[in-house]
Amino acid sequence: MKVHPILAACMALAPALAACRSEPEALAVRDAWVRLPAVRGQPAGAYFRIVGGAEGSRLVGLSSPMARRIELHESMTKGGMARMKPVKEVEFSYQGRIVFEPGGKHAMLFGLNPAVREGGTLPLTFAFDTAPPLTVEAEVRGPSGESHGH
Ligand SMILES: [Cu+2]
Repeated sequence: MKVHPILAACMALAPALAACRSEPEALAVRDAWVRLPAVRGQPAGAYFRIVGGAEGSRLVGLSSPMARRIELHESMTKGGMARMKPVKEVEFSYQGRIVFEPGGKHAMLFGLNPAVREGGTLPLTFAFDTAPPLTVEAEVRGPSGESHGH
């Protein structure tokens, strides 16, 4: 049987490392929020953090009763141009965390229900390869970080 290099390092340093433990932190989605598009009909962005979970866990998709379809995207800069491409799944590591944030990895919500309003919430369900799905309420924010006071 192959010993994972991280586990091997843990075993060697075990007396000194309190962080080495056999039980993974419970899988959780934190700080989920949705940014409404500046132009009605455009996709909305969703951002969140994933913590915990078993080693090599993968986020394989998102869904919401308030969106027709949700894609996972990765942003990158190519030749000075900001681009993004869809990704099928995102791996996150044992005791690690992944962050979806503006300018980085993000989820895009297509066909958003018009009833979704700034200041409200919307349910997002996260599907994983080896863990049961998690549903959280994401805070809905306006197109910019600041309020426009209309
Ligand atoms: Cu995108």
